[in-house]
Amino acid sequence: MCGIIGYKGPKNAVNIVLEGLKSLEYRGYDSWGIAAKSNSKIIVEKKEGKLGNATLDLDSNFAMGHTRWATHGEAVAKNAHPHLSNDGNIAVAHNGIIENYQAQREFLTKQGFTFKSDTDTEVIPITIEYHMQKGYNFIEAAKRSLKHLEGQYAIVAFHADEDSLIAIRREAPLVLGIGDKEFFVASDIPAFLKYTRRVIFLEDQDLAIINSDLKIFNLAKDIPVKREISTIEWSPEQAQKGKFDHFFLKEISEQAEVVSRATAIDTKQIENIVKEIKEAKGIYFVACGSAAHACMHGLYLFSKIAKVHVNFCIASEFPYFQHFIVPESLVIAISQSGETADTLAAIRAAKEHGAKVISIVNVMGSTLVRESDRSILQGAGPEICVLSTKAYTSQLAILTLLAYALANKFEDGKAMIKELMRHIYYLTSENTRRFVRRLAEKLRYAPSIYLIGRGLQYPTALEAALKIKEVSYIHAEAYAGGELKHGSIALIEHGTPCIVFTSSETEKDIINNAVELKSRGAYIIGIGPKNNMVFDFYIKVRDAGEFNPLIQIIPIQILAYQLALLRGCDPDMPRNLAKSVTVK
Ligand code: F1P
Repeated sequence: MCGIIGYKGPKNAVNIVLEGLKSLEYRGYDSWGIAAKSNSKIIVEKKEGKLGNATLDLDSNFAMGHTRWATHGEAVAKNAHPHLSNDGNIAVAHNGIIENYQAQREFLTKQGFTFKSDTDTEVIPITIEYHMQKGYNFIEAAKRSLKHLEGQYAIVAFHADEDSLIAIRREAPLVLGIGDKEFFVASDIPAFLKYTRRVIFLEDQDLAIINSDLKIFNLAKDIPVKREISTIEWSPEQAQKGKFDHFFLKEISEQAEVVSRATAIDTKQIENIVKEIKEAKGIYFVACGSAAHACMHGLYLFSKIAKVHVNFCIASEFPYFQHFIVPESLVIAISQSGETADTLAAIRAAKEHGAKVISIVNVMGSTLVRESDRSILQGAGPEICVLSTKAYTSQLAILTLLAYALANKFEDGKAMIKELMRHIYYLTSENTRRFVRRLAEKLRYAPSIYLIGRGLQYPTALEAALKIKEVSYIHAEAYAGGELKHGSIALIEHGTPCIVFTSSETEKDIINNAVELKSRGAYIIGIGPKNNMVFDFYIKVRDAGEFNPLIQIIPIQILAYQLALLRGCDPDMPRNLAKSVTVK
């Protein structure tokens, strides 16, 4: 949550930072700001709302920027970052939470310092200023300050009179970009991908000091350290919209290739993971949001295809369930970003019991990858839209393949996914989009939409409801078909839209549920292989058996996109959300 970027080099730093912020806006977009250094002065511009144009027109080669998802203090300009010290000489942009900020603020107030914002962040530059007043230089003062600041955070800071830009990573993502005589530091790679693919993933408690060269100091070990430079495979185009109006649509359209890329997972790696799953005593999936829905599919798939029992727990609830974890347990964590705070907390809790952790992650070098015993990298490319689409289907493809590998049928699984490619292309095509738009026009004013499924279609219904509500703000709720009669059917009125996912396996029972809904006046939308007279609107998606989750969600992703457009909502940046939820 929150995106930060810093730049030091020969180019126009304000332009680079503004451009970088555009690629980081998915991390938070309720306010933004830039600080740049010019003639030993720090100039700041901050604004409420989504990123706009800066009026700052400085030829500076030293700047930082921030795009905010508010935690402490309302989303207004005074709370936007960067924040300055009282003397205006130290600027700080911060992602995360300073947990002891209240005590720190009280202490600093007693020392005569004043605060302009309601944020936890402002204590950072002022604490550094306090230490500088005691006679320490900027870097030493920053080191001392960090000892007093508790919590998880990533920070970029500079001083008006010093030539160093510093960056600190403490349990929040921060990556360095190494260019030609220039350095970038950002919450995520797309922020500088246009300029360099050479990166250093900072480790926890690393303090990077960027001058004409780069030095890294680990605060926990109190020693200088060397960190490896990695070259990342993403191309700059992958992080841009290209011919599409929105990342949401672009990423929906990339799903055929992304799913196909999942079949390229290294066989040896899969064999190792299969061995660990077979040896484990108790397997637990943990994740949040769409990744959690992928896990729920995993339960059905592992049971059905591999006859392996797996447990699932939403990551934020896992710490309350952790007590039965033993060293022989295996936790499989799934996360697009690899930075979701709740998912990280869950695996850390599991590791404290000595359990092994395997992760399925899209972002290379992310914290989850580094803290797992083994990881499968999804290779889905950067996912920029706040809503997960291609990363979700890629997770489904990998989980299905894992289940096939557990049943000694890995190659069969791969072949079946390849066979689906054409259908995925068709489902994401302009034709399907035009057809689904007709449905969106019917549903655009609906106060609520209900979605039902059974078996593998139940997690699909949950994910579909999430897609609709988070981007169109229409209330959407999913039920397992059999649960309707246990209460929720009371909500159905004349014209209530109900989306029914079918498959040959569940057809008989789910159609009965659809008929029960229709008898109470519901407007029934069927998605599945066979039309039925109970459907008022029907979208054909072929029957792919265990691979149904990969394709049945696509018409709903498109429906959610169309609903957002028709209702005037921003498809890429829905209100109140952020892509990478790095706070608990
Ligand atoms: C989990 C997640 C996403 C969702 C949104 C908020 O993220 O719930 O599924 O689309 O962006 O975060 P991750 O752990 O998969 O990165």
